[in-house]
Formats: sequence, C-alpha cells, structure tokens
Amino acid sequence: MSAEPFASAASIRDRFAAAMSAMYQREVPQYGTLLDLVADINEKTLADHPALREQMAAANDLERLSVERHGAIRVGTAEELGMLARLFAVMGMAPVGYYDLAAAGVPVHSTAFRPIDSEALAINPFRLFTSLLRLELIEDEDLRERAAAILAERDIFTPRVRELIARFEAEGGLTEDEAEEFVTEAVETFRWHKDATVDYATYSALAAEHKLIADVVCFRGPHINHLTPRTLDIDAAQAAMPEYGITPKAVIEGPPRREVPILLRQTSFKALEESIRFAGDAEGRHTARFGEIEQRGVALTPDGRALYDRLLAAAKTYKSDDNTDYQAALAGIFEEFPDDLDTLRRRELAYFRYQAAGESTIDPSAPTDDDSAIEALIASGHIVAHPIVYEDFLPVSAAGIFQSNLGSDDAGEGAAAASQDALEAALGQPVADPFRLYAEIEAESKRAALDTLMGRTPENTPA
Ligand code: OOG
Ligand code: NI
Repeated sequence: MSAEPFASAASIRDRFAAAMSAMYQREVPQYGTLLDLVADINEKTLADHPALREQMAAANDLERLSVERHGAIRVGTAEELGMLARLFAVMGMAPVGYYDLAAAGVPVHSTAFRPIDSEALAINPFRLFTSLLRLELIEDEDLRERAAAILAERDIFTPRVRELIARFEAEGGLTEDEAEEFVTEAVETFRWHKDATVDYATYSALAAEHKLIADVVCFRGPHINHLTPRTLDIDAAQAAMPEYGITPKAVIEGPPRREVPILLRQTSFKALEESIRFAGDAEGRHTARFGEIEQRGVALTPDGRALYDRLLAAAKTYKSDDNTDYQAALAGIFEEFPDDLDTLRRRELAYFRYQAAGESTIDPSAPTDDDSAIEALIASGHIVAHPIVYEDFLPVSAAGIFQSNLGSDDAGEGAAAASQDALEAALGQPVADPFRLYAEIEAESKRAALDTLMGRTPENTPA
C-alpha cells in the first residue's frame, strides 16, 4: 500500500485565494464589479502595449496576473496571530516584513504572510496583510481590560481546522481530501458576521477610542476587510471607477506614474456602511469592508528604497484631496528617480532576475569575476535581466488605506514605540527581511544564468 501523496502548498494556497475571492464577491458585490473593471483595464493595457505583454510573458508574470491579489485581516491577540501563522504555513505562506502603523495613529503592528520563493510566487503570490491590535494603546484601563476579556472568550478557528493544522504539522502535509476540507474550514475564520458579540454601548465605547479597536474586538472573527486585484494601469482604473458605479478614495498612494513602475501604487473604494445587530438586539452601523486596487512595480534595493522614502517625504506637504494635483506634484519630485531599467540596474537601485538567453561559448575557466562577465553577456544579448516584482507593502501607503476607510485621520500622538520583538513572539518566529529575499533571488539567478552559459559544473569552475 503506497501512502497517498500530499497536496502541494501552492495548490492549497491557490484554492484558498479563489475561495476567499468567491466568498468576498458574495459578501461585497461591489468587489466583483472591481474585478471586472481591473480585468477590462488589464486586457486593454496589454493590447495597447505589446512590449509590456512580451516582457511579462518572458518573465513568467503574465500567468499570475489574473489570479493575483492580496487581502487584509486584523486580529486581537497574540494567540490568534500565532495560530494564524500555523494556518498560513500549510499554504506555504510565511511572515515577511514588519510594519509599525502606530506612527500614523493606527493602533496596530503588522506583517504580511506570503510565499517566499520564485516558483511559489509565480504560481500564486496571494498575500495577507495581517495586523495585530495593540491593546496597550487603549488609554482607559477599564476599557482595555474589557476589550481583553472579550477577546479572550472567542475562538476564531473551527475545531476541524485546528485538527487539520495539527495533522499537517505531524505528517508534513495534507492529502487532497484533507486539503479541500482545510480550505473550506480555513475560509470560515475570515467570514463576515452581522452579529456583534457585544452590546451597542460597548461597541460605542471602543469605537470612541479608535474605530479599528471596535472592528477587531466586537466581532466573532477577523473578517477579511478587503481583497485587492493587481492592475497594469492604476490611473486608468482610478479614472474608470465612477463609470462602474464605484467611488474611489481621493488619492492614489505610493510613487507616481512612471515609465518603469516601482514598488506599489494603491487606491481603494470607500468602506461600506453595514448594518449590525448588537447583543440585546439593537441595530447599528459599522464601516469596515472595502475594495482596493494595486499596481506593482520593481522591488527596490535598500538604496532605491531610501531614495523613495526621501522623495515621498518631500511630497508630503503637497498631499491634497485632488489626485490630479497631487500626482503632478509627486511626478515633479520623483524626476530625481531614474526611470529606465538599465540605470535602475546599473546603479543598483532595483532588483533583477537574470536569465540565460541562448548559448554561449565562454570558457568556464576564464578568469573574470561574475559581475563583469554578466555585464558583457548582457551587452552581447546572452543574458536578459527582468525586473523582480515587489511582493510586499508600504507603511505610509498602508496608513493612508487604513485611514481612508476608518473615516478618520486619528493620526497624531506618535504612540508608544512598537516592538518587532513583541510581534515575533506572538508569531512564534521571526519575520523575514524582504530585502534579503529579493537579494537572494537576484544572486541565485545570476549564478544559474552564468552556470548555464558557461557550462559551469563544480569540476570546471574556479573556486
Ligand atoms: C490594512 C491596510 C493596509 C495595504 O494594502 O497597504 C493594506 C487594513 O486595513 O487592515 O491593506
Ligand atoms: Ni491592502
């Protein structure tokens, strides 16, 4: 009798992402409209820009485009976050990056669960921006204790998903049937609940402290609060929203429009006002759930990111509610940022994946260092360099998204210093450093490209 093979993490993630999207389309029909809009814009953009289509096809980026999205959730306790880390591990998603939102007046700190390696990202890069509430930021002691007590009483996971996670950890995988069941059970955690777990007075007291606190504490689970498809032209998507009956947030977050997109640009539609039934049967309203669109560009090195952060800070004073004005100001300020792939690569501002193209007759024992060999091979057309897509998030943009959907800009008091150690303790593991992940993909691709072209093997390669 042979053991049943395990379902791959990537296939479970792919099914989970599809199931989440289907559920959210049922829960928030406007999100379905957003998907239609993005599909229309992507199709048109690719038709109008054959070079972009070719570049994406060559880099294996075309396939993932239509399945690609991210989502966001917020949890209340360290235990909840720790269990989520185990749940996402079943799908090959690990915590990457640390985001401190307290500086922007949002009482959470966050990480993103996402796949790590190139193959996994190419299949389905689904990521979840995951925030942990920092209850210690509630100033009123009674309220803080009440919130902690409410959170201590809920279990956001189904008993069966807990069993399946334990089984995955013990056996090293899940069979096909178990994987199917896992997806169904896992999605339950992120479902919307119209019934609050608290009475209206408690909700109001928490909301008065911060709307986000009420959103995390007063419900049975961490409802998915948005899903975000990836567009190839966010300016066109923003402009088209009203035609599709969607009201966009005022400004697009992130860098300006460029020849070579960098990092991440984001916009969203305003959170819906939803009716809630509170304990004791009172009806009330809550805004939590929205839709977002993102456009991803090349990942930046620490030098590139430092330049981005400096220019973005310079643009801060121009931030207005008029997207056209703001984007014009931003574009002016970002003129300093090189806007062609070759300069970004040579100045080491962005990360690239190197790929052998055709055959070469280079002597594998020729005494040349890898970097000059690569430049020569790029010049002769034997190696092509593809920009590596940025897979992470941006704290300033995230703060803008949070605020536009809480209907408040509670910013202000730079709250007590957040701590990456505390988040990692809750996760039960360190968060990966995103720069290191991109640098590793780049270095590995260089090595592989040279090995291919030079016919290098361990035997014929100089140490
Ligand atoms: C998360 C907001 C941040 C993004 O894309 O930057 C975010 C939230 O509202 O929970 O999703
Ligand atoms: Ni988002």
